[in-house]
Amino acid sequence: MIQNGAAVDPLAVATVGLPTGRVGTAYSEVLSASGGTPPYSWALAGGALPAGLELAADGTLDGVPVEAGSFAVTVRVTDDTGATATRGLALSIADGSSALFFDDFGDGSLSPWNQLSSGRVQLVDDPSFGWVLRKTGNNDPNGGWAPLGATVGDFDLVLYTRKVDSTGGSYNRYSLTDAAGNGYGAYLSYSGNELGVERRSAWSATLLGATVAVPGGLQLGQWYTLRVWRSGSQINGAAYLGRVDPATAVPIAQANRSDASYAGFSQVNVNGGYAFDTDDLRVTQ
Ligand SMILES: [Ca+2]
Repeated sequence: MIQNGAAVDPLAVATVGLPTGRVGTAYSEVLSASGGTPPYSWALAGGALPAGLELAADGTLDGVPVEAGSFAVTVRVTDDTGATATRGLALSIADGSSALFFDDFGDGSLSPWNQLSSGRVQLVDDPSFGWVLRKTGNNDPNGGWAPLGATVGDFDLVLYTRKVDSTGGSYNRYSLTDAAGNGYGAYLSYSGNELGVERRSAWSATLLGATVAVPGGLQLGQWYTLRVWRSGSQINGAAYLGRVDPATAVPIAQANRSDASYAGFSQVNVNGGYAFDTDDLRVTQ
């Protein structure tokens, strides 16, 4: 309808590109439209999405992709008057195994993980997330470790973490070190509701700078994404709500620190308190 000479702009798909996803990592993108008469309804009009992803009628494209490759799809938006518009979009999904180290624990085997000092880590089959690595006892630095298969300087560690219950120490803690326990890591503290970035020297941890508060606090049973990355003498940590991709998510806490004590790391460690879970742990260079 034309009122006072003002015409409605024609309906169009406003989204012109999609961010790259990764196998095994949660993906979420909301398509947008312009013109026409809202509300809009979305559907796939051609092509096939990578397995694991779905397009909802509200335009949310999300899920956890389970196959890599380049995918060409056509999306269609329909407005309240029944008008439609389409656009072809390309979506690339990178292979999760291209990481230096990746474990979703999906094979149900603890290998290549080992008990660190007096442990204890074990696999637990979760009805929603499949096999996860659970630390069930003994406080920091005890836990588990796995070899990276290489010695790295700069690194990017991303994982999902959740505290299961209030038993044991209240720190979900992770690090990259050499075999003697020298390196860097970060933690989420459920007692302090904060993120910390730390240096480890022969396994003993020293907080770098101040902790950063997590607004609203940390909740038992809630998954968080934790990222720890080193670039030269910069050691950084960031936390995100939910199982998300740090490439597209907004952190709920972030700490950027400086330390040049160590520069070579050959193993990834699950340290801290208990009981807490780890899933989809990835190290890239
Ligand atoms: Ca899993």
